[in-house]
Amino acid sequence: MKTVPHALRRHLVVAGAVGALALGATAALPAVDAAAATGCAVTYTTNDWAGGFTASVTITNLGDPVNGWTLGFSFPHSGQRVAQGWSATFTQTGSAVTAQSLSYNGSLATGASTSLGFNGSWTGSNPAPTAFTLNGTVCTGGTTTPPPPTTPPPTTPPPTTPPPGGSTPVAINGQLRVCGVNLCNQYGRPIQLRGMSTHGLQWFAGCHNEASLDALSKDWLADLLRVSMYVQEDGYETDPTGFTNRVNTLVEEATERGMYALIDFHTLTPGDPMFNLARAKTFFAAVSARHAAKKNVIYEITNEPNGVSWSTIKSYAEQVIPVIRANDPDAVVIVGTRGWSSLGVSEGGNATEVIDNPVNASNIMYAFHFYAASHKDNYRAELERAAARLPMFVTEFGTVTYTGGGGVDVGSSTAWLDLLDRLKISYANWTFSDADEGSAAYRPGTCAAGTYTGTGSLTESGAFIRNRIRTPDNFPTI
Ligand code: IDC
Repeated sequence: MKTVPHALRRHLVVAGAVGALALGATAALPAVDAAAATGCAVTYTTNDWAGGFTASVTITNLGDPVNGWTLGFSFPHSGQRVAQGWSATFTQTGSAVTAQSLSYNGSLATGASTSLGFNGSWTGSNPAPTAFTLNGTVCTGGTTTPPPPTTPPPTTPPPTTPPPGGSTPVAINGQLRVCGVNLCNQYGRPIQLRGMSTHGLQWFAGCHNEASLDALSKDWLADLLRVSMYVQEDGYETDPTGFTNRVNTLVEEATERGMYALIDFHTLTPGDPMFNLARAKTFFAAVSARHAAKKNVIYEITNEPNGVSWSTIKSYAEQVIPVIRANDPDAVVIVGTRGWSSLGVSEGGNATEVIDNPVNASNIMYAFHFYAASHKDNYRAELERAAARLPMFVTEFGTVTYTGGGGVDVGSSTAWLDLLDRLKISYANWTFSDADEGSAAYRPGTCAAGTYTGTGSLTESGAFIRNRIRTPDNFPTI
């Protein structure tokens, strides 16, 4: 009997091991992807006799839950063959073997194990394979010894219990940073933040108060508040000090509740961010100085550039980012993209211009916005393609049309949020307000009446989004 643990390292997923996770996929996947966390451990044990053997294999999923798996390995010797397998569909080409899950055992929760095996034949010798992959990711994690035959496989997921200091999103995740194409927490593990965007502060101040923010954090269980400060349309340019103070107040309110705060410099019309470059430098110098010591502040330096080239946006970013870094060197900064933060798609382009010519700064992400009733499969495809190469953050989206009005497109909104969940892309929904438009979460009059909890005041969009945001977070703490 031979026993081969894979491998001896006990650490879990690190940036380089955060590979793609294609559900039920068989294809080899790129080494860098905006995928869920992946990782695996495998034990491989054989009983040998002259010319034949039985192999017992246990897979432990150390990443996010999977629905469908493919185990891959290679026999070291050409004389080794799989004859008959169980608990998986085995295929052998040359010395390469794949074992694909069956309908009943394809779902593997985080920390869960499953067993499979086969009878095989060998000539010469019968060494164990030295490397295994699960859905394309090399299995590098795991235990140093295989479980004894009578011990059931471990089924306990990694702890998600809060560390000392509380159970809020910020208490658990701490200072965030970009790792590979993901947003990672203080443990270096990819996470997804889910939350809401305010409407324009100049119009809906009455919707952003103690009661509404309590509801957002304790009833909606949101991780994130996007503070949307318009620059034009009666916004910042009319009263820089006043609007800076309003932003600061809302950042403090988010902080008190353990939520992340995304400071949105909401440029929209005109679409050239350079029009507001001087204002941006003044504003970001002020807010980054004020919040430098906090762990929960993310800066979105331009909302939706439009009618302007990527090289102009990049130049703007490379002038504003150093202003923030001078005060707050470790904060994540998000850069808008061409065509109303569509990665250029809404202006006939695509993400290649960014992939080929990224902003010259570290610890940054790129914004992608969509409105589900207007933007569908081709936008989803481009985001998924881009997210394999670029750290993406959906800083704004609506369930309705790009006008902010109309009915909820439930099918498209569901497809979008399923995609974002799968890729662990963080998001903020437009809007946490009672504006008289389909994208608003609350019905008109709610903010004056002051009832924000439960579902009684919600619009169709608000009810849909609250349901999605309220599901438990899966923040790794090891
Ligand atoms: C919309 C508001 C609407 C307002 C309009 C102009 O919902 O009440 O009159 O802006 O300020 C965006 C923008 C966001 C838009 C939203 C919906 O970032 O400011 O809000 N949208 O049109 N991009 C795509 C859609």
